[in-house]
Order: sequence, then C-alpha cells, then structure tokens
Amino acid sequence: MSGATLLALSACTPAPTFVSPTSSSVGKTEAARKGSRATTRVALRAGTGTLDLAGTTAPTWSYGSIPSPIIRLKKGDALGATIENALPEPTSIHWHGVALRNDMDGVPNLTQKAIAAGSSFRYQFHAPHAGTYWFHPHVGTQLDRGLYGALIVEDPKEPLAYDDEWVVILDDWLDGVTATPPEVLADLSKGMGYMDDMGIRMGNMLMGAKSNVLGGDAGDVYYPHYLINGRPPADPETYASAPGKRVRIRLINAGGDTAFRVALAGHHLTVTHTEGFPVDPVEVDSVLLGMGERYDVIVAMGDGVFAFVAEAEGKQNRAFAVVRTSAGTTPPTTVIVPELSGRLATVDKLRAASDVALPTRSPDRELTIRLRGSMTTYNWSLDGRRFSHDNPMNDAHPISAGERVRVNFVNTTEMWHPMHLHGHTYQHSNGGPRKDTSIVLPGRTLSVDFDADNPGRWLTDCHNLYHGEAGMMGVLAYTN
Ligand SMILES: [Cu+2]
Repeated sequence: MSGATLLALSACTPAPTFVSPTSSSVGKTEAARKGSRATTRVALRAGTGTLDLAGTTAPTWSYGSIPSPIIRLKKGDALGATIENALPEPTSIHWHGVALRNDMDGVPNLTQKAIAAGSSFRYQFHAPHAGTYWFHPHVGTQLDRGLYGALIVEDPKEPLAYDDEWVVILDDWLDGVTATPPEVLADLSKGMGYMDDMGIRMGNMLMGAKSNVLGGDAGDVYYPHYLINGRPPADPETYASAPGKRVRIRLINAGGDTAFRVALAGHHLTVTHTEGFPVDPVEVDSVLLGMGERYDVIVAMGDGVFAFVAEAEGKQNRAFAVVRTSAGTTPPTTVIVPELSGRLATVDKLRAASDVALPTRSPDRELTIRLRGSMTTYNWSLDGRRFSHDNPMNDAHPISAGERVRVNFVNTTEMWHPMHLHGHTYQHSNGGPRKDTSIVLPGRTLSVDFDADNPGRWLTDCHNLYHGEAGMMGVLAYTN
C-alpha cells in the first residue's frame, strides 16, 4: 500500500475512541448491580513469607497464608478489599471471573496504575453473579508464587441442595525450591534452542509432558511439587465428612503451567457448575481443569477413607488430599485411582442450565483471534502481535455496548491454551456451558458468544502464566 493510500484510508476511517475505566458508563453499569447495601470488608497484605512443604521451607510471596483465607460474600453485595503492598515490586489484584466494574479489574496500565511497593489500594465493587471465583495478582509472574485465594459468591436463594462445601485450590509449585518464577520465564524465553540435549528435564523446563485430551504437549515447566490448598502430598489436607453427606466441592486451578485431572477414589462426581454458572448436571468420574478454570461438583460421600487426587496432566505427578468419613487407614499418596481413567468431564459434554443460557441471537460482531507462537522461540502472541504492558491499548479490538459478540479463538499452535476473558462470562457455541476460561486445543477453533454489557477495557489472556507474560494477551475495548 502506498503512503498516499494509507493517508486516504486513515482520513475516512477515524480511529475509534474507547470507554475509559473511570467513565460514567462504568459507574452507571455498577450502580445497576447493587443488590444490597452490604459490604464485606477484607484487608490483604502482599508480602514475603515462606511455605512449609512437609519440612522443606520455601521462601515465597503470599497474602499471609497459602492460599489466602477464603473471601465469601452474597450475590449483590459489595467487596471492599484493601491491599497493602509489602512486596519489593508493584502488584495488583485481578478478581478472576467476576463481572465487575472495569476500574477494579486489576490490570496495570489498562484499568489502574500498578500498586507501588510500599503503598496501598482499595478495591470496591459489587459481585453480580453467584459462583466460584478467585483472585491473584496481574503483574509479571507473581501468580506463580503463593499470591492467590478463593472468592466465593453465595446465592441467598441457592437452588442446589447440599450439606457441606469444600473449596479445593490446585497449584503447581516451584517458587523457592527449584527457581523463582522470573527465572523460569527467563529460561523459557531463551527458547528450546538453548537446550543442549533432549532430556526429560532441563533445569526448569520439562520435555515430553504429553496428554491425549490436551492434544499433545501438556506443559513445559518442571514443578517439584503439586499442592491442594497449599499442602503437598507428604502433608496432605484431610477433609472430614460423614457417610451419605452431599458435599459441594469447588475446584479452582491456580496453577501456572499445569492442567489437573481430579478424582475422588470410590466416588462419582456430578458436575453442577462451570466457573460458577450452572450446567445441566452430568455424572462423571473425573474432571479436567486448565489453569484459571473452576468446576463445582457434588459428591455423595461413601463410608471410609478416600484418596482425593489431582493428577498433573501429562506430568507424571499429582496433588493429593484425604477425604475421611470414618475410621481407617489413610491411603498411600501413590494409590491407583481408577476413576482418573473413567468418564472425564470436558466442556463438550456440558450444557448451560436453561436459566443461564444466553437467549438465541445472531452475533452483531465476530472477532477472530489467532493464537500464535511456539516453544522454540517462545514468541506467544495473539494475531502475531505480542502484548505490550506499556501500551496495552495497541491493537485493541473495538466492541460496542449492547452487541452480541462472537469470539473465535483459532489455535494455530501445537499446544493447548487456557484462554480467559475478563469481565464477562461467555457461552460456548451450540448450547455449551457459560465460562470465562476455556481450553483451546491445538489446531482447533473455539467459538464463544457474550453480550457486551460491561463497558470498559478488558483483557483476554492465556492463563498459561508464562505464555501470557511472553505476549499472549490482547484487549477487547468498548467504544464511546
Ligand atoms: Cu498459552
């Protein structure tokens, strides 16, 4: 294209102007969410600390405990969370999955200024939908330390019948043991070219982690530990219950580079929610969660002591906990759990419950986003443009309030990616589940629809933390 043609084109198509995170439309949308005057107040302090891994002490960063204590509020209530940054670098908190006001979404340079070391910030927002959410920083590789916790939004008119609840946060752990997350990113960024043999493990990189359900390469980072609620298999959590009780297990994958396949020995699981939104219940034996995904399952407790296992998919290792409903011996951490190879819940088997399915409507706008990059050069991107934290609005996709938007995530790479959209819960095509984070398999396209009802500037990012940081992020921005 000649310079003259470029000039002529730009003259007749003015660049769109975008809603800012603090614009009046953001405030109006927030005002309409108010379900009550109640505010749940919490104080978080992000600082240095340690994690005890069954006798090994790992220096790390956390909100005091790992995971952070569960934050609970009722649908329609507000959360008022102050965060004191006692870390040696800036931080922020992203409230993953919540359809909240844009200026509280926690993405530095896009929705707020990063919270400088030594300063504080107050997050204040209404949570309009019940569900299983979580929170984590959105700065660098901080998520792969101990900075995470569950955010549970309860429905005062909960239609699901159950006796008890167990929140299970899965994590892959290396910080302070084999490396720090920034060191891992630096290693990965050198690409595979730097490796001088094709061993199974080279430093922080793991070769040959394969999974059929993930379409090949399952992950690339070596983790020495896999945790359930901050505890390794050698020092497992025990969940005490009673035979016959119906327990709602809220599963959250807070990992950096690990999908987990979860099962409870001797039990079926009934999947009731994806990312907090109900689905038509499906009975399975195990559930697969990519990073950032959440599934709620109901279990009718048997009589005994049972292994609760989260296999690090393709990585020959596992996280482990114990479910105890009567006296008996604790099973070994290596116990064979047949349910892991039984019926596996994947999104194609799930349908949104009728009360949360989006009304049928053809899309007003269709965005095609190509996932690109490779392990060899570690140049992960969306559409070949690596995300810039300094200029996050570069290449933003314009959308308009009121539209039905279809996003086609086209995975041109040889690896799966858990793609997350901030501020919205889309629906998978053909009546699939409502979600905000979904596995996009290699060589495949995932189409999702959402209604543009939350003005602002919203990130869409790969929740493989290292892919995201390498540049696999982009922005959907509402126009004025
Ligand atoms: Cu990715």
